[in-house]
Amino acid sequence: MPTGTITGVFGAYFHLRSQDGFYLAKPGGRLRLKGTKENRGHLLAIGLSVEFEPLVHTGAGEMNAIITDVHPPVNLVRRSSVDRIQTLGANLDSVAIISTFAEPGFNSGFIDRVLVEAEDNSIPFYLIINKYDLLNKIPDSDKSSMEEKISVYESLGLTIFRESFRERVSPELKNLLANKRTLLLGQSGVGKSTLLNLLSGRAVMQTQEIGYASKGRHTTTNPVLLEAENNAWIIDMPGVREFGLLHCSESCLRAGFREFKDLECRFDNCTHTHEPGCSVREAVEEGRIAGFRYESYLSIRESLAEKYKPRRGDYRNL
Ligand SMILES: Nc1nc2c(ncn2[C@@H]2O[C@H](COP(=O)(O)OP(=O)(O)OP(=O)(O)O)[C@@H](O)[C@H]2O)c(=O)[nH]1
Ligand SMILES: [Mg+2]
Ligand SMILES: [Zn+2]
Repeated sequence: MPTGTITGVFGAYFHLRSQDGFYLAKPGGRLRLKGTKENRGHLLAIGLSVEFEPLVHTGAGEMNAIITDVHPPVNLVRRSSVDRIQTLGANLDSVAIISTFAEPGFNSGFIDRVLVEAEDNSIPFYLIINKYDLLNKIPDSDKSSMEEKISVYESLGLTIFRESFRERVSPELKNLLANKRTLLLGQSGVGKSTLLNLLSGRAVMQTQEIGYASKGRHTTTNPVLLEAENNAWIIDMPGVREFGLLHCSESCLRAGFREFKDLECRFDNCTHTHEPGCSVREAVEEGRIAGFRYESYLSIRESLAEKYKPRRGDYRNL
């Protein structure tokens, strides 16, 4: 059976790219049985390697393949809510988290959540701050508080790129994207599709003024995996509003906060919330751990109390 990669998700249909070309495919019955009504569309996700059966006698633009099997992924980036778990990308070399100083504003809570998921899956990640050209539009006090947060991420070992995709992509970032499959993750309007267009040298993706996105609509509506300059394979997707981590365990959460790693609390299973002899809280009080990062930890931890309920068809059952 031929093998292909899922390069587009359009409701119940999937774009496949294989050695001999492109296909428009639907999952076969065996795969459908594994998914419930709620998650059927999400069993298959962008970046997965699949086996398929080409169909003959179909006209141009019609469905011309059936997906028969999914190869176990090397890694996945997922998000979850109480009743849904969604794979955003599979078989990734890196995750680029994109944020902005303005339009939309800097959101460290979002970044912290993505960091937990990427760290848990051992996927290399870095941070892009786009729209640097808007820096002179924001008040000095906001500017310095955001710069302070960014320097905290820098001290945690994250590589930071300061960019203005409206004008150019820095050669350093271009280099890093080359010969890799990268998932772009960021809220609506941060410039994900603008980056992909720049790297492709043409408008492969539609982009839109921020006012449009702030009305609750995303410019990009379907996730795609596209090849750009220098063998950079980019996954562009609709902006992510909520990055739920209900599928994460307590230990996954703790591992997502690198600055906690070398601290030893009195109790091995310390939750860093109320226990006596907690070195994490001590470090927060003494300013060795940034307050905003600890706040993020608490807020994610609280959200985990509402557990995701696994369903038939989740990847763990594949
Ligand atoms: N000022 C400024 N605007 C930018 C920059 N990069 C992108 N934009 C603008 O920001 C708007 C949103 O960009 P998109 O690339 O559509 O954003 P997106 O992240 O793909 O948004 P969704 O598809 O909704 O998730 C567009 O009007 C872009 O022209 C930049 O560096 N500076
Ligand atoms: Mg977009
Ligand atoms: Zn502790």
